[in-house]
Amino acid sequence: MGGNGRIRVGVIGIGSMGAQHAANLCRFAAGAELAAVQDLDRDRAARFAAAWGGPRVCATPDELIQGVDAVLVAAPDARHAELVLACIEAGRPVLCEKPLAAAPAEALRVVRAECAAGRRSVAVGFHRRFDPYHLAVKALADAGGIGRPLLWKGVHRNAQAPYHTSGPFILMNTAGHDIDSARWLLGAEVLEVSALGLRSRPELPETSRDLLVLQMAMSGDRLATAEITVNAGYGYEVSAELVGQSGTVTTAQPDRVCLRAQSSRGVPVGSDWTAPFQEAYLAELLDWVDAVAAGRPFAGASAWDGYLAMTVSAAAAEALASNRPVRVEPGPRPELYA
Ligand code: ISE
Repeated sequence: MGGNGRIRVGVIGIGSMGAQHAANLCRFAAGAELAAVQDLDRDRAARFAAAWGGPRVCATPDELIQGVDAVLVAAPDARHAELVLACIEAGRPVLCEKPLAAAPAEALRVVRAECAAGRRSVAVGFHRRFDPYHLAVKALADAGGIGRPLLWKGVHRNAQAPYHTSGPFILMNTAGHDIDSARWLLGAEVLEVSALGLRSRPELPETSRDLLVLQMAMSGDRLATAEITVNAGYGYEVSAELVGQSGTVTTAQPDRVCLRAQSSRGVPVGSDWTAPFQEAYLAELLDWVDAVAAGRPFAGASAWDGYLAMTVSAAAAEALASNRPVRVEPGPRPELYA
């Protein structure tokens, strides 16, 4: 805790997400301060620090972890698990951007380390759990507004490939949001997954599967289906719909303006996830800061949720490669996540 009673937070990885989280922390988190930043691109970290109140620029993650009260990990996916394990080892609460790890086995190591430490200290950045529109869907369904929920339907469209067009990469990096959204909104677990994919454009590499469709058999005799693409072409959109016995409810991201021009009428959509989900990222960050200060578990996704998402992503990648459904068997839920 800083001398002013505020949580000293360090951010590892000052790319687009790390910078958005760090800026949100500086602008809105009264209970915390941005105490340190670290990035493999030291100049980028230094430029960000100079623009945002001069947090310490650390040379290594360990230097940052040792010098703060809590850590936000927004480094490249492949480094997430090792950095979270280092935070657990150092007794530092950590909010890790999704995915929790690069593979289920790595995520399970994080779960086991947190269980061995005996306290919940890991938060995973499935921010839709803090999105007002997804929360409204969940509140209405939980209140019985559509009868018994039977089916989750998700749409996840990136405007153009943010990173790669390979099916396995998209499933491990991107689809975790949809898998977690289905689990969270239905209150169910994924038992089996099927996956189909296609290359949306001839100019993409032959092996591209940049448009994917997942079908998931869920516990409690429920179903889930997701359309996930990284080349929607027109903009960025995410939606979730719950279909119940007596009705349906769908997220309706805000139509901020209606444009009438050239004999047409429509609403603009974002070009990526930063603007549509700013409210969710901020609510997620503020809950995490409050949870760290109060010593309570984070209200969002845990390391177990992060591990489960990885197991489904890996099963979906196997299903995509084999063209057959794959069972999901993550093992028993540890008591720490009851
Ligand atoms: C990105 O990493 C995110 O987390 C965004 O929420 C998601 O929509 C996008 O597809 C991912 O690449």
